[in-house]
Amino acid sequence: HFLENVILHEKFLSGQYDTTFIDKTPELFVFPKRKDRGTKMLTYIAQTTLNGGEGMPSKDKPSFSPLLIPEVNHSQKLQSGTKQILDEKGPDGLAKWLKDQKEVMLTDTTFRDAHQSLLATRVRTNDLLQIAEPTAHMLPNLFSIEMWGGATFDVAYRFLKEDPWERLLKLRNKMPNVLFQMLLRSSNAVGYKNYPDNLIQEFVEKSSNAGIDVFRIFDSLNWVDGMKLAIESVRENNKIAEATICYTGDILDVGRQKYDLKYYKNMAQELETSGAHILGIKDMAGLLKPEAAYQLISTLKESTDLPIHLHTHDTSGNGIFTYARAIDAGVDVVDVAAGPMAGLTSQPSAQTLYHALEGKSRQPKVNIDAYEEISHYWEGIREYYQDFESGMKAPHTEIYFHEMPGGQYSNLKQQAKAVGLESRWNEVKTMFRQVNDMFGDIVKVTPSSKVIGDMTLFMVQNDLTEEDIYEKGESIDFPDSVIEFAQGYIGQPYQGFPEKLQKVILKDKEAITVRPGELLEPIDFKELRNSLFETLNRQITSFDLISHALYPKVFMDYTEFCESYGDMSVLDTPTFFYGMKLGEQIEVEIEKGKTLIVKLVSISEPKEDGTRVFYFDLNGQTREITVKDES
Ligand code: PYR
Repeated sequence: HFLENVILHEKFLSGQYDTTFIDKTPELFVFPKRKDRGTKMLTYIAQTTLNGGEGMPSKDKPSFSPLLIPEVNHSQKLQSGTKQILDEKGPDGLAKWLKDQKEVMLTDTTFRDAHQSLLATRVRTNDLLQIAEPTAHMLPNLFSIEMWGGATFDVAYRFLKEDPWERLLKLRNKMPNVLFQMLLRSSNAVGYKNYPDNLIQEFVEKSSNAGIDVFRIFDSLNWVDGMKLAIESVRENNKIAEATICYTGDILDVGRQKYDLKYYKNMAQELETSGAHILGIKDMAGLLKPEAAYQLISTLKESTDLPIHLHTHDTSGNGIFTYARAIDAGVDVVDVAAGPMAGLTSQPSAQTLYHALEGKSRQPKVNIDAYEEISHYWEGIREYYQDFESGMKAPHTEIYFHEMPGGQYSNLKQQAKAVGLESRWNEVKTMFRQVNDMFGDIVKVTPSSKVIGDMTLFMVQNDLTEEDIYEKGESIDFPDSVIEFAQGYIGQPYQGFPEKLQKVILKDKEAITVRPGELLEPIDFKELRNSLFETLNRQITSFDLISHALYPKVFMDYTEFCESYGDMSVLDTPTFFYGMKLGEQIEVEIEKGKTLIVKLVSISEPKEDGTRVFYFDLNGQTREITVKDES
């Protein structure tokens, strides 16, 4: 634990330590209490077996085929990649190198957006780690691997009961050759509201130290003023600022002029002036049609010197066609996922794109056989998460009408179901578009998309029409997110708020026009460290501090879980979600070289107080665990 304390210490990670580091850093000698880890783990397994896993009803554990993990030839030296180019040449050099590549390059999103969009962000670190080394060895020519950010941060704590920083550190260790990329929501960081400036700066610094190289920075209203702090912070840490435009609307629709080519060109130039190393185009809903992609990329290539990185979702089924046209127009990098984790609301498939570009001079340089082999692994992994699938089975072209982002579609559908609107889903989709128009046609991506989603459900649920809002607005209590939006707390929309609607929502509340971060008190990290140290009685890392500052309750719930059950990221995924079958035996490596062998021998009938006793065999000894049946 001493070693763990040392390597996780902020000074060690930032390289700012000298020979007095150990003597002058007393918290290195505070070790976590290790209570009986076996009993804690068995309690979790018994609970999950009887009452279901996190966000999952109790059900029989399905049978899964063994995972196919490609073998790594350790006698072969790991091929160096874009990470080494960044280390050698710096971010400007890397950007120049990228622009000089003839072939289009690929970012693999399988470790982040693919599962955020298909499987409610549920893929666990354990499953990512097993394929990390093979990926580094077999796909060293990728531009980057997107493996962090967006929703992965809070979902890790909330539902997977694991530490997202640990995920980053462990993956970095196994994949030292390819750039690591994350999605950063500017002043919303990896959350859903605005945070103080010093928290954003701290977050960027510590994420850089822990292994992130490329920060894809966007603002949910394309408000460049809201992005500058994040861009500057990334530059200060000598990392790559991929300043990003969220694509919305349809530049081919001449009747809809708010977001036209000129709008995108102006924003791109503003981002270039603000310090972008790469220009990102984030087509979060998959609205960019093939010919629009050609026109957009051609125009941006002419109007800036930046390399361009395009991200789309394949919801409509047009993703490959869109990429092919963007590649014709000279786009430098595109986002793809491994075949079994691609398509529909996720990114287009890497292999499909590779084959689609056969015979073209810009076909990406990747080992297609390696991609297929790695895909066998992901095919097995996707089975593990079948209960989190959205149910979308075919390309969905209605996206061009309602414009919901890839990650929001299934989420909003679930929310609609939860409030009894499942049978009125078509109405919800129509209302989503109508609400967008009422709000002045805004960019819709986390968190602005949530505002439209909340207002949509609110209106359908209460049978309100647009006229009702203006006529009866005085007496309507709008959802919190809608009020905050009208107050300017998530930023300023392009061409301003629709005044009449803003007034109805605000009533006597004031709206701001400055950056919300300017008005927020900085976080006192020193005080926070002291108070957390007192509560948790262990070394508080800078990572803990940031996580607590971003998500106080989520972080404290997570630490409480760890107190009760220990580190359950060590369990295999089927056991984590479903517990164990009667008679089943599993092996759990709780730390390097220390393996527990667990067998579930029998379960008693329920007693009068509703409890059952689970009889386990743990490394040859019988253990009894009593759990309450909550069904
Ligand atoms: C996110 O912010 O999570 C998106 O993927 C847009």
